[in-house]
Amino acid sequence: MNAKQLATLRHDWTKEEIKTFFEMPFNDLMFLAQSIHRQNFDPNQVQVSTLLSIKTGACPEDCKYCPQSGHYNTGLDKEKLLEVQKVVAEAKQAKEKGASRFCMGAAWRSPSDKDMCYVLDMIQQVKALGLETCMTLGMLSGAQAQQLSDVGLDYYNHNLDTSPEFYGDIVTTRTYQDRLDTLENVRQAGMKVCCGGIVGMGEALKDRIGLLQQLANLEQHPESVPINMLVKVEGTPLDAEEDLEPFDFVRTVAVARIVMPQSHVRLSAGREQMNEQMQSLCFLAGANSIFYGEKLLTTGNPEADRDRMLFRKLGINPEQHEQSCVEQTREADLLASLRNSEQTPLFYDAAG
Ligand code: SAM
Ligand code: DTB
Ligand code: SF4
Repeated sequence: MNAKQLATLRHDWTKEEIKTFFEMPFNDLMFLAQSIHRQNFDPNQVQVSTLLSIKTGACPEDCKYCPQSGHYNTGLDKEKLLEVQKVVAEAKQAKEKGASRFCMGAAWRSPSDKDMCYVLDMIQQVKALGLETCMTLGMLSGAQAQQLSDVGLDYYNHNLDTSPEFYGDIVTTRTYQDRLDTLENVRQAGMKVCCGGIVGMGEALKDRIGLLQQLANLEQHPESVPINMLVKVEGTPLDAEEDLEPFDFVRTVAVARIVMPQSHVRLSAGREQMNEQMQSLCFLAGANSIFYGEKLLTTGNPEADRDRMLFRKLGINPEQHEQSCVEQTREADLLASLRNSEQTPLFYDAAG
């Protein structure tokens, strides 16, 4: 198949078709992915998000890759919920440094009612800064998704992580169907979906194929597809996992670009372990989004200065967040109402 034939969005990919892409000669795959990328995006623009952990560690889930799971001893300092004011200050800084989206993550199975009050307030204040907002808070009911959407949350991140077949080897405390249900609730509520997975967890090629098939065959492709390279953290069950062949990572990015041609594909966790050449191969393969800032949630990310230098060397520009008139008016209204409101408590010190 050539790039022209692949121009239309499809939601009926077979495993065999996806396997064919993975097995193409590397140069052919890169050429195809880059051609499709150019049909849909400015090839020299990369979307930039900053990530902040608003509640760290002691998570009841047992995701084997995760340093924040309470099931493993990773020596992580647990943190209570951050004060809203502190989060807003971090968001301001992120905007000043050039991020267009601010992503907030909490180590919860799902948010409680009390948690919801706190995050709803936070979303409104971060949005008022003119940033796009994203949250990842675990599983959501339909009603919770609607509440988040109603206050203007732009994106919700919830990953499928791997194929349905391999999933049980990685997580036992929530099912694949639970994840699909949350994604459906997010869509129904009208938010944009950020959904991807992790490679390098000891999965086989068929699992990477299975993950991409699940993502690409969702009724609507996720607007944002994070491809994470496993960050091996001591104390997690996957800490001694063998390194993934780097070209297999690049191929995964390229195939994600081909099967979800209009989605932003994010070169997500694991960039600190990649050299500049590896990252630039990922951009060539169609990655057009990154996390920017020294920290992901609990692990390291390249220094912002290094990323700025890399962008300069490659002639890449950070994508600007274009606000519609409706959004601009909404932002002005939000700012005014925040100023006028009898200051809702900015502090929330409940331990998550
Ligand atoms: N607790 C929420 C949840 O799981 O939905 C949100 C936070 S969780 C840390 C978000 C995602 O980060 C996970 O779904 C996983 O894909 C990714 N992640 C976590 N630990 C990782 C690691 N060590 N390496 C790569 N990706 C990781
Ligand atoms: C995603 O897919 N990757 C980000 C974000 N969504 C929330 C998280 C990566 C976490 C890496 C491990 C850590 O820093 O704790
Ligand atoms: Fe908890 Fe999310 Fe980590 Fe799983 S990935 S242990 S749900 S923080």
